Amino acid sequence: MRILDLNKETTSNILESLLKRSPNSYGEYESRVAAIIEEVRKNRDAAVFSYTKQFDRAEINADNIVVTDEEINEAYATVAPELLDVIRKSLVNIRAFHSKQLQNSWFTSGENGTILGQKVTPLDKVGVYVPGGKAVYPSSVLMNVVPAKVAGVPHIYMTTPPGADGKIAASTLVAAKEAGVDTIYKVGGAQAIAALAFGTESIPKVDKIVGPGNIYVALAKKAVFGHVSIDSIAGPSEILVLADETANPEYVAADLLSQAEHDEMASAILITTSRALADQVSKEIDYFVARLSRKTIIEKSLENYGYILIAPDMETAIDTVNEIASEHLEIVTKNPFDTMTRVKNAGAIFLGEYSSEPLGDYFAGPNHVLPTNGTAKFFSALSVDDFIKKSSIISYSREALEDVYRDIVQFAECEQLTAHANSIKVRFEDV
Ligand code: HSO
Ligand code: ZN
Repeated sequence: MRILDLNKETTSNILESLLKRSPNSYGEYESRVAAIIEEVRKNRDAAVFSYTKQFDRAEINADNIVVTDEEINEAYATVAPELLDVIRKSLVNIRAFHSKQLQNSWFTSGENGTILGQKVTPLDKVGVYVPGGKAVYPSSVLMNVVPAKVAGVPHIYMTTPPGADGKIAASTLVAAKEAGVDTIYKVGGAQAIAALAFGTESIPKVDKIVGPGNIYVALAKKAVFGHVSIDSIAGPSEILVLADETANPEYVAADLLSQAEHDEMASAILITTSRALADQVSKEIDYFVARLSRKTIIEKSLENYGYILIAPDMETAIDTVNEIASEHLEIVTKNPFDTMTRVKNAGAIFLGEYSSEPLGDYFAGPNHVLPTNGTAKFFSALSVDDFIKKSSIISYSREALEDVYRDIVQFAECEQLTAHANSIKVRFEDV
């Protein structure tokens, strides 16, 4: 893996190169995606079935688009009991963590009988997109569904592309059932997003669409935003390890590779104050890469977006960490909690040498749907907040309104909105 000295120039070159991975850089696909959305809006089920034939080579119709109980039972018979066990254990942790995020409605009362407040309501219908094909990740099914469930969303629908045989991976079905999905539809791609956004004869229109997908799915989600809500657009996975001379090079190398294996556009970066660690990590990486099954993908992603950066001091290192705003950050320093207090931007922060990133991907409980591509500067992990909304509550008594009615009338008249003024005045004056 290339080793560079960290300075302003390397940082800005790396930042520029990382941004090429953003779905915002794929404008050329936009018109194709827009055409699919229009077609689904107009021809509904017929368009969905025809795109599924074209892109997934599967014969889907109104009678077989919904995954049946028999198919789910068959999936349970197929998955290893050990996997089911792990899914259930992981679910316990994910539910426990997300339950902490629940917000209550609140009300506050003032003098003269005023009551103000915020009423929290879960979204009514949510669509969860689950990719098929190469990346079948039951862990992501749990991460997208559980926060919606914990928020109290009553209707959770899932869409996922079928194989040419019309089937869905057994692990996806089992994870969906365990997490509490209500109905699963065999449809993927931009056509699935359009169907969820506008509704078809078979697929209900939802209030929000979440879940990762390929570039077509990402652009389709962007295009339907406003008609429905969406989660943030997931880019390729990223790991940044911040380490000093106390870090174990073997662990650091292994953790970097854990995300590099996701795809050729994934990014793995080590920032360290120790030149000796940099050299050792680089050797460990060579050792592991030669032995890992996804060697070719890892080699490409390291070549594209892999860096070992030697920082002159911890302060410069942390400044760069904040500029990169990585999806995952591991802090492996003498005093990781102290270092963490100086980190402003990261999707998830893993502290100490026993908190390797896959612990968060699968098991600890926090969500693994995280902001990528520098968006950790302004976005957060997927959470219960994504599945609730808040209505403001306002209630005044006669006395309370009478106390302030002239102020309101004055404000309204300044805006020349006399009907506004009138609706206040009518309660206290002859108008
Ligand atoms: N690390 C990925 C999530 C994932 N990893 C799923 C394994 N399975 C999100 O960045
Ligand atoms: Zn991962």
